[in-house]
Amino acid sequence: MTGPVILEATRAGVRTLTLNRPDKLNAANDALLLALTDALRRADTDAQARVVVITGAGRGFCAGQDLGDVSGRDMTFTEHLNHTYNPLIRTIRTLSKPVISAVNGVAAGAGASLALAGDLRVWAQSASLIEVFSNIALVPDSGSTWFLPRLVGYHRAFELMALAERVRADDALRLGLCEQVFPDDTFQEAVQAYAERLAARPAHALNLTKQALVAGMTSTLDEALDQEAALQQLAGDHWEHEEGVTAFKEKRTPQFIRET
Ligand code: LHQ
Repeated sequence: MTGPVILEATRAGVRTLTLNRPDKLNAANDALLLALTDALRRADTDAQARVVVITGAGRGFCAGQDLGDVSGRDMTFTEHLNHTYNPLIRTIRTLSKPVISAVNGVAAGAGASLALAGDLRVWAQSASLIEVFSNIALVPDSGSTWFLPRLVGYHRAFELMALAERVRADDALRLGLCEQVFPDDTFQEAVQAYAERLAARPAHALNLTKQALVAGMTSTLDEALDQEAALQQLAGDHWEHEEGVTAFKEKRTPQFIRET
């Protein structure tokens, strides 16, 4: 294998991070997981990146842990997860910018968790997801046990995990595992156009919205109402709000991208 395990490119405010081990369907080794987390953290503080896309090179999105790479095996399973996968999923969840999982092909095991962890999930028509862990007698990890039941309910999640059934794009859309399905042959362009739409939105307000939603996933209504009231103050005090209201009154499209 040659070349970087994560490819980075930025166009029109969209930072695309491509998992680059295509001959293994982008199965994850430690180098890939640490490089992806590092790239996400850099995107977080880079004004050129307003939206982050995670996708895969070749015909796979991510086949989960590379079962042929023993680099993690000098650690226990718990240590390995805490060293690699868990910081990655936490970084996505706490990133101040929207993260799109652009699932171009099969997403299996921890790759399925990565596919679910994006704030938005867009799939190619031929993409699929398999909670493959039970095939090798492991427990779903990297957030799958948190994301999947919230999307499909406990029972469907258990069935998908216990039987390791493959979910294809049309079913994924119906089940709420993705927001959009795009044709295979124009997938990259469609993802870029979708991400650019998001990049034109008010970045500060979307950051606060993400914080509110993430907190709301585990809070009571009372807590959510308090959280909304606090975050609304931050949004209302920001120039984006003034620009949105002014644009509305002037009957023009708001301009939420400013040089800093
Ligand atoms: C692979 C892999 C792979 C290496 C395809 N590794 N080479 C686990 C342990 C420890 C700590 C942390 O967390 C985890 C979490 C996990 O992710 S456990 C789950 C690990 N992943 C799997 O068990 C998936 C194994 N792969 C498959 O079941 C199939 O490859 C899928 C269903 C993903 C795709 O099937 P196909 O489309 O038929 O492709 P293929 O099987 O022919 O794979 C293509 C190549 O990629 C092949 O190599 P080769 O040299 O024969 O062309 C595979 O060996 C390789 N590959 N997944 N995880």
